[in-house]
Amino acid sequence: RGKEKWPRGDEKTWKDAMRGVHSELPEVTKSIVNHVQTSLARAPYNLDDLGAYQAAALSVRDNLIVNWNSTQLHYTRKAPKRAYYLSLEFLMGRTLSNALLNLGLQPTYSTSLSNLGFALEDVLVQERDAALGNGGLGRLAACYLDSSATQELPLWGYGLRYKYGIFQQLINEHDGSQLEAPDPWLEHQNPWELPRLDVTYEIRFYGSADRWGDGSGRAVWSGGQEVLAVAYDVMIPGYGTKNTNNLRLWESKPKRGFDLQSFNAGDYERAVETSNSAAAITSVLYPNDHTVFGKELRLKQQYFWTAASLADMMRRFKNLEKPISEFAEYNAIQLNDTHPTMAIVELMRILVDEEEVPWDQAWTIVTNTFFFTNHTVLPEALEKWPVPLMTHLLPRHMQLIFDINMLFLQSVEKQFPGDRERLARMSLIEEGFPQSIRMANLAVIGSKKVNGVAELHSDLVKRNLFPDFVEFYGQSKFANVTNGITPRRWLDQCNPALSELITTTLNLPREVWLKDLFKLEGLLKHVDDAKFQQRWAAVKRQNKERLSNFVEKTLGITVDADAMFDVQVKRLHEYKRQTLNILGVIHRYTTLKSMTPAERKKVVKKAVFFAGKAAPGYYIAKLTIRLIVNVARVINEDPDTKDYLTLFFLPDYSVSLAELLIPASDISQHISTAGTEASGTSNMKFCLNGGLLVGTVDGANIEIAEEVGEDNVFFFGHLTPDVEPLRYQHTYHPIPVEEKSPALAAVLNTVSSGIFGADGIYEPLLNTVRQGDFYILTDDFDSYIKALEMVDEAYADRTEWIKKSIRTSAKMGKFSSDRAIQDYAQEYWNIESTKLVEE
Ligand code: BZD
Repeated sequence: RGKEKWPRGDEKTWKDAMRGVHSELPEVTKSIVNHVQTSLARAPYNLDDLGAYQAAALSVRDNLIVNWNSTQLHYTRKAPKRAYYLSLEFLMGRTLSNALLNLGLQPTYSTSLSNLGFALEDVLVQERDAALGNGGLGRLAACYLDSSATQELPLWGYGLRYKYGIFQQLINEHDGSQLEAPDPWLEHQNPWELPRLDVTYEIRFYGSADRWGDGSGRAVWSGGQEVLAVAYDVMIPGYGTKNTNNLRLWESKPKRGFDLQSFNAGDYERAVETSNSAAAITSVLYPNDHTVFGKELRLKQQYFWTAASLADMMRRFKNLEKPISEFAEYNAIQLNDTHPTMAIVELMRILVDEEEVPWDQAWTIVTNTFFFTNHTVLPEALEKWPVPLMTHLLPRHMQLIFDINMLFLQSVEKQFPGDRERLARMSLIEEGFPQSIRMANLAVIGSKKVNGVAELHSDLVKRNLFPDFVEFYGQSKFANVTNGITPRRWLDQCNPALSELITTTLNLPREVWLKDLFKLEGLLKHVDDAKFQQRWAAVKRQNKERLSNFVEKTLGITVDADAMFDVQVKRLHEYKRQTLNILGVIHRYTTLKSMTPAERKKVVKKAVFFAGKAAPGYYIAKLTIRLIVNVARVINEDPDTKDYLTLFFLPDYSVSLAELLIPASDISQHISTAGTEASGTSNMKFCLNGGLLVGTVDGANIEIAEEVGEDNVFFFGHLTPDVEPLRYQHTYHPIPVEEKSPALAAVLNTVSSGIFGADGIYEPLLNTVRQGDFYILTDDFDSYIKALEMVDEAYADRTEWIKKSIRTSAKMGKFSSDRAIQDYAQEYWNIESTKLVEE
């Protein structure tokens, strides 16, 4: 940029703004320049895109703060019942573009930045993702925050302010394997948070708990270590409203800078050790999804966060000067999976030990306050804490859990006298060496309602996870709320061209359909309009080119935008079966190889994209990545096939990368073993953007097909009830792969032959299929390949395909997170919209 004139942009605009001669300049321009000069202390002469981002962000933040303050004041004055969403993960992604969209300021900022010499799109990508989550569960929490603000619901999120979010994924150039690097997302300050250094709570760990011994159930907990929780507030703007909600994240700090006693005794190392251990609590997000390890630091995180959040809610409730017996009339708390279950025990502790509420009354308050969402039926994901660990870390809570359990089992015994096995199954304590605490059971008995996240999943929750509890409490305690996604980020923001086309076609302001997504059905009457079809296809094409440019820049490989784009992006996990997909790609490759050049010319060109992170300790998942990367290296270089099939593993999957990939997909894969994917939410995002779906009859795929029509999705594979019998068969009457699926056997042999890497490196992965085959790849492979052939066939008829694409988008109204959050608000929390009215 050496020769470019400085400052960039219109020199007069800069000079006027800086000299204060700015009466006719737009407010936004003045504000940006003012932040450059004062907040950033920079001159315009060397301002780069990052500086422009920071100044623009600070200027947008000024708007948000005003709305945020008014909203909080309004809630305080009106004192409505509030809801709290407790989640260890909030996968927010970038904020600037979303804030501009929600505030309706995108055009204004675009113009101002352009006058100052910057392109909005270059400025937006300077922002680092806030990636405080692993996958679907964390992103769902973020969508729900957007919807609650948009729906003007008095809801706050509570989470942890991790210093390091989900690790950055790199791919080893040499062998193609995943490498992990830290994610220092707070490195260049975070304009979107307000440190509340005055909002702090002391959180105790360890120590001892002494019962009063008077039959009241009360005890005194003292000693141990105290850690400080400090609040950071993240502003959550609603779309098309001034309501701006709050996400409060806690940071841990030592109560004192360092331990004076050790310091004075000359033990400096020990003096800082205590303070380091306090800061360690919120230092890093655990990168495991669907597997638990029972680590002390994780339990510390869970308690630290729930205790700080409850203390904060209690303080707010006390300001209302209502009797404590009315706590549940003013507060509803949603537990995002079992991670916040200690909140149930902590509220009991506060009520019984501190507020001196009689036990039974306290338990009534608790069980009217909490609501529990389950997100998985996989047994390895069910949290169980060892009793000795709990006793050591939280002695008072262990006593409370034993007491809760005893009283609960007494009530079970009353209803089912003499059924010892039932008591053993329902107990909060699992016998073993050591004993452990079943957090899911605790979450169920401590909550008013329990829900799964799609119809099938909610059914499995009742039938497979908690059948005894359904018998005990009755059906009505167990329900379903199908997940949703925010159409603001997942259509308007990530796919502006499609949003524009929809707005003109529906002939409605986009504010209307973006808040009432069922309005998309209005597209159906244009399905046969050839002009509209052309425009629809042109948008997809444009998004594919945008992705191609990105791939070329990051991987240095060209992608043919004429090819069908086939995408599978999600966390790497055996149950999600990325392995099935890559084996399918190899099958396509060997089939192409066996064809004559003339035959190949008739095949639909395809570009296959994968992205996703594997948990750092998950060997098989990491091996799958390595296989994908190395297959890509072979396929993309093969002169016989590379015009017909290319393969890409895009490193470091993130919300921002999803925003680029999803609008560009023709087809996406959601191919979990039936009964294992609770819902899935990216399936909804792809379909909303006009991508079709290849999938199993699982999770929300089923409801998507119900909406868009089964002729618009490509289903394959065995159904949920088949899976257990098949697994039994694999164990006791195994059939060789060669017999069950010769095609798959051939693919496995191709991998074994060493063309993607010798020395048998992939054998452990191949053996998960050859032996045991827990995720039934051998049973589903042939029908999977058939489904992909159907996709090819359908894609060959371009007009029909475009119609399917339009029909799919048009029928996605149900999957707006606005619908989901209203369901929770009305059927669970009993809270109402509280619109900010300015006085
Ligand atoms: O939650 C996911 C499910 O697998 C999806 O089917 C579902 O759509 C989403 C939202 O309901 N679960 C997770 O993402 N789970 C985790 O990330 C996780 C994290 C920590 C510990 C255990 C699981």
